[in-house]
Amino acid sequence: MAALQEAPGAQGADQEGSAQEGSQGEVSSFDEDQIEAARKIFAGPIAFLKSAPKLEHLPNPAVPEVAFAGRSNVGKSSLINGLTSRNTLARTSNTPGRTQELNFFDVGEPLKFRLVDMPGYGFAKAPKDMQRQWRYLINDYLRGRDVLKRTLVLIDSRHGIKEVDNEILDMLDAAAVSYRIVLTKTDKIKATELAEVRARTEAEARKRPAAHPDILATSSEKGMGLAELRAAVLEAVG
Ligand SMILES: Nc1nc2c(ncn2[C@@H]2O[C@H](COP(=O)(O)OP(=O)(O)O)[C@@H](O)[C@H]2O)c(=O)[nH]1
Ligand SMILES: [Mg+2]
Repeated sequence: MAALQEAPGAQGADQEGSAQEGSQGEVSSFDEDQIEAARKIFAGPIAFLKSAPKLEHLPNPAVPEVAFAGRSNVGKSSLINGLTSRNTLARTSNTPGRTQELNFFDVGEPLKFRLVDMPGYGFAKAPKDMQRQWRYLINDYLRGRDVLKRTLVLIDSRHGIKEVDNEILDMLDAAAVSYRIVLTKTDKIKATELAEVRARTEAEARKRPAAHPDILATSSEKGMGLAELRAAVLEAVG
């Protein structure tokens, strides 16, 4: 745990984000105390723990975990960086399919919970046997991890839920793994489009047995929805 530090630059990134956060007029399902408690934890010590390319490399299941799943390029790594106000904690990339491992991040000192950056699915250009390998890794982890408290399934707000997303949602429903849908990159669409995709996605979530009935809309770029998502993570591990 000596490796845990407050990331340099956390302060600056926080200031950037704070102008947007909470200024979107969104109805929050969390009260001020929950938002503040979550803000504090995410502003504190967070450190990369390890990458697990295979299940046998998973860290000891010591604390609760929250996983970030979604298509390649949907914004998983950016969202982890946004939540933690650290620009370079999780590696982001313009090259989809780069992240092939489960990446674990320790939150809190003493350790409180872990964030897990999952390999992206639906990267059509990846070789077939590699795709199959990722699928096994993702499925086995999501279905078999006792300390996994919630999976956040990220959906690009420009596209909504696609066939390839339905596959993982079906799997989570079948295995009764608790998950919540999070729209990403909302800065890229108009407010009217967001309202439309939000309603459509929420209707879909309410039909799905293992899904949280409410969805969250976020932009890592603008900071929208991040305060809420921090509270949702804390609620899941609490
Ligand atoms: N405009 C915008 N771009 C984003 C946002 N989140 C991620 N991106 C971009 O989308 C690309 C993929 O992001 P990344 O976090 O690496 O996706 P991952 O493959 O799911 O981990 C990168 O070029 C990011 O800069 C966002 O909220 N807004
Ligand atoms: Mg990534």
